[in-house]
Amino acid sequence: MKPVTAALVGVLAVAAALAAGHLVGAVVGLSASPFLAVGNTAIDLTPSWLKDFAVTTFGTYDKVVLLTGMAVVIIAAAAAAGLASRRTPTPGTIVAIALGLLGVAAVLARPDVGQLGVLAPVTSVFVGVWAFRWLHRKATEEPEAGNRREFLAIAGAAAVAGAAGHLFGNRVDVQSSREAIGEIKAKTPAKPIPVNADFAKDGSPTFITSNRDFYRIDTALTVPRIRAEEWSLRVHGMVDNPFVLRFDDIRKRDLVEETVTLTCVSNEVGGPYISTANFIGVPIRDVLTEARVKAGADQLFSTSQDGFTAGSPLDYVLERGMIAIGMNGEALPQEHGFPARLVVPGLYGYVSATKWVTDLNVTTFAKEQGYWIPRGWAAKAPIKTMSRIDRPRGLARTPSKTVVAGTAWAQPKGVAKVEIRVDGGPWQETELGADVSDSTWRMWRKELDLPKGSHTVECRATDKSGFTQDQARVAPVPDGATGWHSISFTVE
Ligand SMILES: Nc1nc2c(c(=O)[nH]1)N[C@H]1C(S)=C(S)[C@@H](COP(=O)(O)O)O[C@H]1N2
Ligand SMILES: [Mo]
Repeated sequence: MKPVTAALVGVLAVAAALAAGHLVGAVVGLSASPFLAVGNTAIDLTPSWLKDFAVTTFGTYDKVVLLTGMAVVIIAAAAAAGLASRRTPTPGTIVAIALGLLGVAAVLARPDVGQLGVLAPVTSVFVGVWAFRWLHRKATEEPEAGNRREFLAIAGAAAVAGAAGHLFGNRVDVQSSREAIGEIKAKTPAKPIPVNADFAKDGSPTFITSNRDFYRIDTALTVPRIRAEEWSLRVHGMVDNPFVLRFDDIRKRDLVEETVTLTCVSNEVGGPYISTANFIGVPIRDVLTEARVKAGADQLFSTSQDGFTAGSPLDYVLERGMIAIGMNGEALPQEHGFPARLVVPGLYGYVSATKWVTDLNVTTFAKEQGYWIPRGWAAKAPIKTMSRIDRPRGLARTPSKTVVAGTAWAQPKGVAKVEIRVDGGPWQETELGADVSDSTWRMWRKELDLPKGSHTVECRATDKSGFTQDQARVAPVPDGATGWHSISFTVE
């Protein structure tokens, strides 16, 4: 057998195996697809330092990079197995079974896959072994180009099965469910945002982030697809009256709207993972009051449909948290948790903001740990007082009269002051945007008139408790980065 043919036998067999598993996965639950299950398990097992590197280096493209990397490794392994099997099909058969067992292990490790899920990787093992041996036999029997038909048949079948799996796996029509909900209005709307709340014309972010531009952090490779009619939320644990809520039960309640800035603990100094929206929902207090919380509970442990979990301090959540169904007047976008998520002003997202939430367990910190806690992040982490320069951009060229603008945040304390200094000189106070709420960011600006040449600006915020943000550069793990953001630019 020619080396090219041998490698092709391996690659085609693995392609057929993955496609068949993906198709069965689409029926029993797409997270059971061996390819996605291995990817998701890889994400869950990735050491924090590597995950942080991936996020900083690739930003939100980290998943594309992961899937591409996996595909490259799998193709290389398959080609190598094919080459090793030029005389007898045994090595390739062993590799096919080994890859299949990896898929089984990955699927069994998924928190969001039921027992039936194993059918998908098991199908992959059988199809992979069968396709490999069949192609191998044809290639051995007809060493010249006579096996082209079989090769094309397997390639075609794999492509059709993969595409069908993809389409069928995404068959849940979230869009029509979202559209049927229409506009979401609160009984108690948020106060209008004053015009002087941002300095967008000077380069600060707009005060409200559009749903499209809102930052996004998901552990899972695929966004859960849940129709509002099929969604339910189980409220249980240390309560006297456990119950299940449906979407309409929530929508019929007195909805409140609140302007909230969400922040990610993994934000580097100067990083982009912060945004603000008007969230609409029902206070968690209303729901938990009906559930009648028992004495001794100190954690609200929330679980999403895709197996993400977060643990929040119960007292704080009772005071501030909401089960949100609306974002900037619309139903939640699918990527931001449709049909329902938690929003707790003043807590980092990883300990509070569970999207696609389906389970609220009233429990203790001693008993349950949220997703990120065993991965090296702090179980309790107050948001750190921080600020960021948005204009000028690093390395920009500006005229001598230039405006420095940015944002600062210290939820739930609120921002009292932002200062900047140029080239290590004296600190100068900046002009602040309107004080919308202590649960939101605050914009700032300062006009400068600088000589030609290169300059460095630094900023630091002081919150309403009088605390000025730390200068020491600390990485995001385990409870949020610190350090003053600094930008260098050139005046021409
Ligand atoms: N189901 C689920 N919910 C989640 C996450 C997740 O990965 N999966 N990430 C959390 C983190 S770390 C943050 S910062 C916020 C981000 O919310 P956003 O994507 O709507 O901005 O969601 C939280 N809720
Ligand atoms: Mo986060």
